[in-house]
Amino acid sequence: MRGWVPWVISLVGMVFLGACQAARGPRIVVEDPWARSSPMVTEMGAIYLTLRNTGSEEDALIGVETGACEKAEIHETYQKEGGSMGMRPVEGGRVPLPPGETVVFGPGGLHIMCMGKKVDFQEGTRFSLTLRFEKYDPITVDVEVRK
Ligand SMILES: [Cu+2]
Repeated sequence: MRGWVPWVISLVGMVFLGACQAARGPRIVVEDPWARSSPMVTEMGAIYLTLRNTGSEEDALIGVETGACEKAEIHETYQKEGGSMGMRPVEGGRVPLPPGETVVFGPGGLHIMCMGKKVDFQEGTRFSLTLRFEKYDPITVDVEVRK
């Protein structure tokens, strides 16, 4: 029976540690990462996803990396003077993720811009994307190209 004791202690420890982590700090969940299909001749591609901060502290998305592109940037869509739409890197290179909130990256809004595509953004193609945050550990997701 003695073998159980350290096991129980470590289990209690893990639960306690888990509770502490849940109680403070951000907790980021990435949902539905996808990229829009585009012809290979187009140098740029757009990647979309949803970020949820289910923790209790603010965090921010501060970087994106993928081997599928020479460079990836966090972009926002904005209305230019005269009414046409443009896009630009987000201010300060960061997207705030307040606790309890959901931030949607989608067509016509925030997006991850893939510059210099290295893979064909053809329906069904998959590639990995790593998201970096101010506080939370980096998260790598599988992005699927869709129509
Ligand atoms: Cu863009």
